Amino acid sequence: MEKNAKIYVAGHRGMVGSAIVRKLQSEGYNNLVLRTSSELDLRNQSQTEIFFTTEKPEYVFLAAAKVGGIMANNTYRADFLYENLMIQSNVIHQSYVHKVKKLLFLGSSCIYPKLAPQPLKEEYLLSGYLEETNEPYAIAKIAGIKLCENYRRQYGCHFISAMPTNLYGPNDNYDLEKSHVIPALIRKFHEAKMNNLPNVEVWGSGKPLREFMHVNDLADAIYFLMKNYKEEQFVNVGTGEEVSIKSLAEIICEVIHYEGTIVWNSERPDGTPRKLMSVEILRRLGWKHKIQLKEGIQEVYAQKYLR
Ligand code: GFB
Repeated sequence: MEKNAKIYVAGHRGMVGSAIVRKLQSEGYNNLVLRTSSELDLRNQSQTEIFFTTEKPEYVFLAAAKVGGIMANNTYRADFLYENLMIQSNVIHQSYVHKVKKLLFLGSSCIYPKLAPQPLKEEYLLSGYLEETNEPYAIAKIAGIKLCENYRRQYGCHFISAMPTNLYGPNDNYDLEKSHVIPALIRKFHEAKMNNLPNVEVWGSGKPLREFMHVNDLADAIYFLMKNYKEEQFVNVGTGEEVSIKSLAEIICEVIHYEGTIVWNSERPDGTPRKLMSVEILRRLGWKHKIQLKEGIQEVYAQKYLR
């Protein structure tokens, strides 16, 4: 990827897209093509076609998606399926039509079967039933992987896919019903501290295990893959380290210096019991994450609330 190559980052206002833009800019790329969703609705086939015909990007990072935490996935099930299918089909097809040199599609660790062996190896895709709360989102992301694979097989397109683990970082969503667990808990504990509340409600049992990665590490990994990876096989992007939701809540309490108690609400879903990525392929290629969980949470908390 030459420094003046025309690069389209789809979804540049989101947490992942904005991290990719920061990474590319820090590496000296100066010809980025960016559109907000109000300027270009990627769910719309003709708008996407006109954009690609006019701009003819050489490289595409497909980070545009409808995303959210466990409740948003479970509540807006049709939207998660429809919008993600439309966005990725339009962008991937137009990338084929307009001979994009390389495209990187971003999926999610929820593509794996709920009860797959852990750590989750890439080969476990489609070997069992999905987790019910995020099945529509997972089906859309699996379709995205298959689009990349099959445009490659049928037309020789140079499309690759990366499956990130659960992410957090700048520009995350802090809406308590729609967000993921890290921004939700940062906000809940911070507000409880500010208002001297004696306890904070945390969802589920605290037992599920999750792996978390700072989005700056993800951006670094996918920049690495865009430069170095050529294969059809999609690649997991994770830390290879997991933590229980209970321990996560304790870490966030500590970072924020909240001294009240945690009340577990079992009316809210736990979701999948465990979701740890195998990072063998990525390690073999020579990449490893740098940001440790507590340090990342400290940074995100400071940026959001202590400025
Ligand atoms: O982050 P989260 O919504 O993602 O939830 P998933 C992770 C765990 O944290 C679940 C618990 O066990 C939640 O019950 N949790 C505890 C909370 N308190 C809270 C809270 O206040 N808010 C939230 N959101 N969770 C999503 C998928 O699943 O992960 C998506 O639905 C996607 O498809 C994404 O893959 C990365 O890991 O459960």
